[in-house]
Amino acid sequence: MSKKKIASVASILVAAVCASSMAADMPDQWTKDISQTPQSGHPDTKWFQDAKFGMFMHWGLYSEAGNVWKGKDYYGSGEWLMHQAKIPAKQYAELAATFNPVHFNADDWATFVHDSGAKYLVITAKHHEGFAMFKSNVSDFNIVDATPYKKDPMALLSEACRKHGVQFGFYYSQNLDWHEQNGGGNTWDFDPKSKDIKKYYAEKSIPQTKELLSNYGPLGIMWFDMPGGLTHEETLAFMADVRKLQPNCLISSRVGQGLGDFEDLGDSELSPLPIAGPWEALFTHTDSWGFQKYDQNYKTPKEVIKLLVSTSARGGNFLLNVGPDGEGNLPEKSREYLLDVGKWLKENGEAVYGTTHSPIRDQPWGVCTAKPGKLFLHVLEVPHNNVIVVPNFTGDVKSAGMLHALASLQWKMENGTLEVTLPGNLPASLDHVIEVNYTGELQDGWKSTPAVISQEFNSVAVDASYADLAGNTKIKTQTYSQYFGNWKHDTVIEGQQSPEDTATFNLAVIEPGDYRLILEYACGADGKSQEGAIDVNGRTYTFQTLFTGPYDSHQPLMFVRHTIGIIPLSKSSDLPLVIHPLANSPSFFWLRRVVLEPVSSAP
Ligand code: FHN
Repeated sequence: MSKKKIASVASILVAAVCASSMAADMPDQWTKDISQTPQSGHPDTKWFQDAKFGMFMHWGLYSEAGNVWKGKDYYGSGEWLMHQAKIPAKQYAELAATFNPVHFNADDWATFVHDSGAKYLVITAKHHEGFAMFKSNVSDFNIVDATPYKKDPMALLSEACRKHGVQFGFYYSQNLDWHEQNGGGNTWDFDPKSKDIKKYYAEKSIPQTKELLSNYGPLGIMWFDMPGGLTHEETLAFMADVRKLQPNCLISSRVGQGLGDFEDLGDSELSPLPIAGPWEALFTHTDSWGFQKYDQNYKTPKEVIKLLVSTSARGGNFLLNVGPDGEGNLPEKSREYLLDVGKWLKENGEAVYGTTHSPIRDQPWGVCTAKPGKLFLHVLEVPHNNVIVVPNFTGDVKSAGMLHALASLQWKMENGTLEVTLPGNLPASLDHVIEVNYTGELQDGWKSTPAVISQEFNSVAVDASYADLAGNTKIKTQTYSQYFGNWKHDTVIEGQQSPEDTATFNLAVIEPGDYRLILEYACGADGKSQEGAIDVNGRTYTFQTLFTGPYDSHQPLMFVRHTIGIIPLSKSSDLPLVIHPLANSPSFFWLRRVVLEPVSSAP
């Protein structure tokens, strides 16, 4: 099988209305090793890469509003309320008069971050609203001078985090500032043509950044965001200023100009494949970065752990955002759920912290993380027969057992496939971890290992990123939003216009039998009602594409689960399933995944 290389997804930030993250098409390379990014790359990112799990907090005047303005609820990205409602800067600033987070307790917050298992905290010192959550001598639009609270929570929190062994970092919006005439982004109060962004940097952005770098002790991270207004050279100079004041502080890639010490993917985006070098996937715990009074859409502990270990499996850090409210309360459900995550990490952290990307691709049962001579199998879905199949295992197994358990598990190696049998009496867990100790080398099999299809799961999904592409067939990340700024990303196959434009999924069918074949795709007007074909097992199955709707990055992209039919699959170590248009067609669909569900003939 040809080994296709598909890049990681680099995020390109758009300093524009939608506050989106536009994911680039995947360039034709396997992984982007950002540690080789020119003129960038801090020499010491080990603590960051070992940390694996960080917490983000968006906390500002927007938290006081909770995405409600004059009795009207706004939806999506609560911290963008001022922009969504086009609130005049003077009116918005009146929020400061009632902003009094009397329930804020630095030690409680630092303890919460620590006990959640996160190793670092990044909190908004100033977001696009322009309000400083710290004592600033540069602008009196800050929490000490402009609110009844009159204290500096960042001073208290940075100290508490260090006391609890949590690395502390600031988020700073260095370009967008809707409070200032010369800041980026406010086109409803200020004429864009009259803006002098360089003056803004000189008078506010850079001086405030220096206040943060000078007054809050050693910082782990400066997390810049929505870059703009600086040239490559000016950005390098900006970074040099940071290095001078905080030589160990790491700078996010959203400093701009392709620079930074670690790569941040787009909002709520996870690369389908591993990425080399230090990088972060960042997600919200609810639907928004900033607190929203009505928002109860929390990710469960299991969902958080799945995102965390899936990111670790790809070699990255998982940064999860919590949005405190205007009174300084952490949302109760965030506290409850993330402390559950912390309990799991207390038991299983060895299989996350300090791990590297796994050479074994995602499997129907879960994902893998790695340490030298160790492979950790994160079983997120237990197969019906309790047998964990690990294809393309090229090492020499010495032992396999539940993490920290003394007894070993039954295992066997056959034709390069490792099978480990779980005990029947597994206690409930958010993620069962098996530790496999081995000698020798594991080959990186993310694109060279067939997708395992098994009757031991109710459903097996094979993502588009695993297909081999031919002809005009391309792969890309389609970015769209539900609520404003609530971004979603799907890796899809597109560009197919003729029968030669094929997407080939290579399947390792463990148990032969009948499977229901489902295609998950989105389809626009110019691709609808096109005939398609699926060639597998010596037969061709045809179908007609179903229209799901237009693509608009500011609307949900609708996908259909189109059942093609029940097909027999024979046992095979490498069975090609080929999808292509049946005839020449102007367009086809955006295929997200192929799903195979075992069909039992038993009554
Ligand atoms: O516009 C911001 C947004 O409010 C939020 O801070 C996110 C977090 O990654 N960054 C920008 C959008 O990507």
